[in-house]
Amino acid sequence: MIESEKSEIKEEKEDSVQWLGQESEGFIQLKIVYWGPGESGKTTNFNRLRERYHYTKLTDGYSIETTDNRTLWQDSVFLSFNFKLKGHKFTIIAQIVTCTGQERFLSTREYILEGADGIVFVGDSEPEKLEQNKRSFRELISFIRQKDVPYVIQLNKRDILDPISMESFKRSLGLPKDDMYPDGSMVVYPSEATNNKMVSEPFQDLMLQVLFNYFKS
Ligand SMILES: Nc1nc2c(ncn2[C@@H]2O[C@H](COP(=O)(O)OP(=O)(O)O)[C@@H](O)[C@H]2O)c(=O)[nH]1
Ligand SMILES: [Mg+2]
Repeated sequence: MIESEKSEIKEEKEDSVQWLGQESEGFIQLKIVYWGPGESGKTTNFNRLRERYHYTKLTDGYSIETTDNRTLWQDSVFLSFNFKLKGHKFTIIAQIVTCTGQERFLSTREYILEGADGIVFVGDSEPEKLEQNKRSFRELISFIRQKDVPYVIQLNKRDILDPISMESFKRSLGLPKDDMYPDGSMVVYPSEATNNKMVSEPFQDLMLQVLFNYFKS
């Protein structure tokens, strides 16, 4: 993506509220999936987004859980955003889904990834979760291989005592050591979903990438 085009998208996104309620020229439907090992904080992220984008919410969303509050099938909500690019007005309908991280539901996870336009990988900062982070990330990469689906990586629960260092997390996932990519997006977003920290930033950066892909094709 050319830098100037990207900042253009960003700027236009910011003043897009001005034409709220006015006629849009087209609808774009997107699906964003929250992926990661069980208990890493996907549902918590999902709930924060649901609250944050309250005014753009199309549905209340649903969450199907087991008796111990773990996601059984998926959490799902539809959010709507207005978006302006090169003077053209679009309405984006984004379906946000999270999947279960439980090993025994592998096939449902693969199913939930079907048709995903963008993915947020949510890793867990608990040092003993490192293997699960690696396994879940490898699983994701193997599912999206050859599809060129954009994704961002969040390392959640930064608030816990003795979290794994950002460096060793990046190293074990085979990610670059740098803080940021040349386009200004972060290699790993350090988040605290329960405290609502660094939840919307990775989501917005991902949306930007997804929309850029959309208009590129
Ligand atoms: N300390 C801490 N706990 C978190 C954070 N995010 C989620 N949790 C907790 O981790 C547990 C699992 O979260 P959940 O969102 O259900 O994980 P999921 O299985 O990935 O959907 C819950 O008890 C959350 O309250 C965080 O940023 N910090
Ligand atoms: Mg969940």
